[in-house]
Amino acid sequence: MIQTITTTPFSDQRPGTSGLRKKVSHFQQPHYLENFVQAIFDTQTALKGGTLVVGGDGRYYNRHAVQIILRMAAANGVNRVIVGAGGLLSTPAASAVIRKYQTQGGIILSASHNPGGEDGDFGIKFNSDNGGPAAEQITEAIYARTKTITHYAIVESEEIAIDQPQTTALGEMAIEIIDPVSDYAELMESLFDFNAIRTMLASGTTLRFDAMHAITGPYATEILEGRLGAAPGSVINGIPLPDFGGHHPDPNLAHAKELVEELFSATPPDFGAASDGDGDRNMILGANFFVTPSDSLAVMAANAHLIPAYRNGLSGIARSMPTSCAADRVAAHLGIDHYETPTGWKFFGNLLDSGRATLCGEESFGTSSGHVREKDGLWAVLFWLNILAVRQESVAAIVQQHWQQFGRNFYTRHDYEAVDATTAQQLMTDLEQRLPSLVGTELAGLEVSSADNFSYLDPVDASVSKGQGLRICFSDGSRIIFRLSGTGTVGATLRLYIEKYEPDPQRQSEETQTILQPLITAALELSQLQQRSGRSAPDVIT
Ligand code: G16
Repeated sequence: MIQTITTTPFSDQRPGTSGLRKKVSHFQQPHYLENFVQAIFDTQTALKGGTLVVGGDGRYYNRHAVQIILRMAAANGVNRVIVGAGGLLSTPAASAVIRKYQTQGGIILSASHNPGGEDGDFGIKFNSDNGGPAAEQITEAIYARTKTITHYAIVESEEIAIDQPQTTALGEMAIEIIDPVSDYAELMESLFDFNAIRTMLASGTTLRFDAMHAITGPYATEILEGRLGAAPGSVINGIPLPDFGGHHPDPNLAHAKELVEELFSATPPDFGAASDGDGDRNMILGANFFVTPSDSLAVMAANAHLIPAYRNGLSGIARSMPTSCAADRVAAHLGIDHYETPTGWKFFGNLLDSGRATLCGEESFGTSSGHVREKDGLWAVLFWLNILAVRQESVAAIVQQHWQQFGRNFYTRHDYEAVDATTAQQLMTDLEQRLPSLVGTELAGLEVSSADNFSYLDPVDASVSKGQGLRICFSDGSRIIFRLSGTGTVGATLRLYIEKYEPDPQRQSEETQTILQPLITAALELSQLQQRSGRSAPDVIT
């Protein structure tokens, strides 16, 4: 029985960098989730009579949301829904499933690296039929619909069984419950040289993968320990929990503490990695060595020819604007195009779909390729393991050789979290007004060559995305960037990104924060960030 429920709009349902993310309690308001889901069905008309993929990272409220979405999908005429068993699908696996079964899109439930649990965050986003996060025009259309919504449709139903792979039905709609891991694992086997990695692990190379009690646990256990033969226990925190064990499932130096301590101990494993809440981010470590995400993209690009799937070369490399320019140097060396996009994986979609780019990466611990339309944590780990298996050198040696060849882009990001939103916005507005007057002046002893608010012209559909971050560029390639995060759920998160290029191998082993200090000081003085926010230090440094 289809019920039509009367509702009124919520004014705050504009998707951010990656979907709608709010506190769980916010989503628990009557009709809040339903309004957003109905706006998806109202605007994505191909779903009527089509196939929809549904899955999430297993955080608190995931199971409840899956039930609601299934009942609403049936009421809105969806023909078939493919659901990961238990309502689980990592974000890259959801992308892979959308593509493999040629569906009309998917709804992914996740707040990514944000904390989970009853007091944590929840999120929902729509991915299009290419498997990627919906483009801005689509998220804006969904948002516009949430502002005028008056009704939603839902069928009455008992709790729908979603825990075992099987095919069932809800009214006329088929529900196919699939194993969340197998399609993804198969895809990974098709891209990498599993035999070479297996041989390397069998001959003593040790690894530690921290799944952070999030969605990648079952994927990593199956692929790394099951199919590749890594020693049992190589995957730590491998059981997904609704509150991620009370931790912040963000794979960086601050939050993957246990892993970082082990990799920097006296007897470290050879390789370490972590992934986030929904499995799309990655952090790569070697014994006593941290690879910045920007360097990771550059090293992967420079070594891609060693990997079966990328043996024939890359068409191009894309990175988000705040990501360091290290990958651009590799692109120049390879004689291929490079692209600079706004922050947000959705901006890579057109470049991948049109074959302009093969590899994409972001400073926020994300890398991936055209095999899916999301960033992919475990894929990046396998890419690195494949490089190690071929080169038979340590992570540190590979990165240091890379710097010698291409120069080193020293890089850091300082985050000031939960800053008063009006204060943060005012800071950005004031700073933007000063940008034109900075060009040609000196800051931290360096000449400012350009300063602007980044605007992106998509080369494929000619859409323009303005206001994507304030950047101050210097004539030696250094950059200072200010940006407001689009994924936080409390106040504003102000991100300060600093980069300095160092071609001299003698100076490439210096300490990052020390090398970058003059630029950091200049950025703080210019913006008055600490005085205005009342903070004396960033909350997180990566
Ligand atoms: C999302 C986006 C990424 C973006 C990141 C950080 O990642 O998909 O493209 O780089 O947020 O965004 P912000 O700086 O606006 O917080 P995820 O892993 O949270 O989905």
